Amino acid sequence: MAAKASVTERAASAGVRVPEGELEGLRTTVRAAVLDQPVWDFHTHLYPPVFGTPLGGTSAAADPRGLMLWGVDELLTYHYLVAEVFRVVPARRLAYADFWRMTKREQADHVWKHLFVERSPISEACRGVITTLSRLGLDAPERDLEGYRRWFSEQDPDEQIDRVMELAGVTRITMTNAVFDDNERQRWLESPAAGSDGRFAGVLRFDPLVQDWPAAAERLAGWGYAVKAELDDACVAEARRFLREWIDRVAAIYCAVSLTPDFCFEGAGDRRTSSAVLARVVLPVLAERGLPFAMMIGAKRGLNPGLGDGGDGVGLADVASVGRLCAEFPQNRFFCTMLARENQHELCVVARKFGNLMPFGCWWFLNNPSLITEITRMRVELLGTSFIPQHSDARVLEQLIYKWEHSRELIADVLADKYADLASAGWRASDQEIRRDAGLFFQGNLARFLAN
Ligand code: FIX
Ligand code: ZN
Repeated sequence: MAAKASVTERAASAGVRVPEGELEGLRTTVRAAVLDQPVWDFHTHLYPPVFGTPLGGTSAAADPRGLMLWGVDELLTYHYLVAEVFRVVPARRLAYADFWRMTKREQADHVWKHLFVERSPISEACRGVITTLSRLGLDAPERDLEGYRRWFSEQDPDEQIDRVMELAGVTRITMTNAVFDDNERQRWLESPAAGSDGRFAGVLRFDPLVQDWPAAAERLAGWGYAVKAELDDACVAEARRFLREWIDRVAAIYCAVSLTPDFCFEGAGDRRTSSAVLARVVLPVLAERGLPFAMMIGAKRGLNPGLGDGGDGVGLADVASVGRLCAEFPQNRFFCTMLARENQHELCVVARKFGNLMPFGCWWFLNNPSLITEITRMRVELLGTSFIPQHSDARVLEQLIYKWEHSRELIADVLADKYADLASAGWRASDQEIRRDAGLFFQGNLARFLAN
């Protein structure tokens, strides 16, 4: 009888050398699965036409304070590009106030001139505009801004939503419904049908409630809730009533806050007001309703107010606080994304400890090819298939096209490597298994985490 192969010999034979042609075929399969996979966009600032649109269109009159942003002038005045154009034409040459006094069209002309015509649009936000125009069939190399404007003016905003979702492979758009924003809140109160567009899912967003309770309490009192700065039992009950009523009005699939880098939760004895609001108001209502809580941590608001939304910065945040919330509230489920690159590894490790924590997205200043690749590779290595790799954070409808095209390419490249490594280890995932996993990354993990 042949001598039993030694462990070493068996190990050598197990480290199968997959033929290069087979690996290439596997990579092609993985890339196709990711590029073709419909996605439920976890977090955007998009709205259906019922919320009004400043551009109007063939079926809607222009509403200057409308919330549905679309079209090339909105693409060019995205706050990422406003920040970038002030690097080329700094405030000492063009005062912020003078820029903001321009019309939207004049602002877009200024951005187009300085970031696209006089310099190559190679930043991620600039490249995104080019990808978007190209996928819409607008000949970007012609550099015909007036011609792009004409095309958009001939579109119907409602049809444009369908067109863009089709091009981006987005099956559902999750909104950010900021109840403390007067413009948005009024639109909900005046039009109960606001949440009836099936393409959009509602999310109740209430940063001030957690970040600045005394000011939030004053607002709630003005809206008819018997609350005051001191969080006694009666006040807690009324604050919970406020949350329940707005969760229902918005048909929220989860609730969300953005938290500054100094956010901290130290556990049961924590005397901070923000911790009391979370522990006594927010998390009990979400547990009762079976809704997850999304925390977006690390934005330094108003670093340079002159830039408007573009003036926010980033700061290192306390990831341990996220872990303490997951430990202290096991009956709650938490989505979490952090803005600092340096917080990403610790967030993965905390997610390995708590199954009620779902990391998501490469947020904002992380939504760039180099960092999406780095973060996604780390997450697959530490979390396997159990996270949500990306959200668009789109503020302008057509951004869905570039944000998802760019991210899909990068996520596909990472996963192609990972399945090739797995095959070399001796496990060749089937085409169907690869498509199943892609479905988890782009919608299954979200749907399952929302369900329980
Ligand atoms: O807090 C948030 O939802 C952030 O995404 C926004 O405040 C930010 O301006 C943004 O759109 C980043 O992409
Ligand atoms: Zn956002």
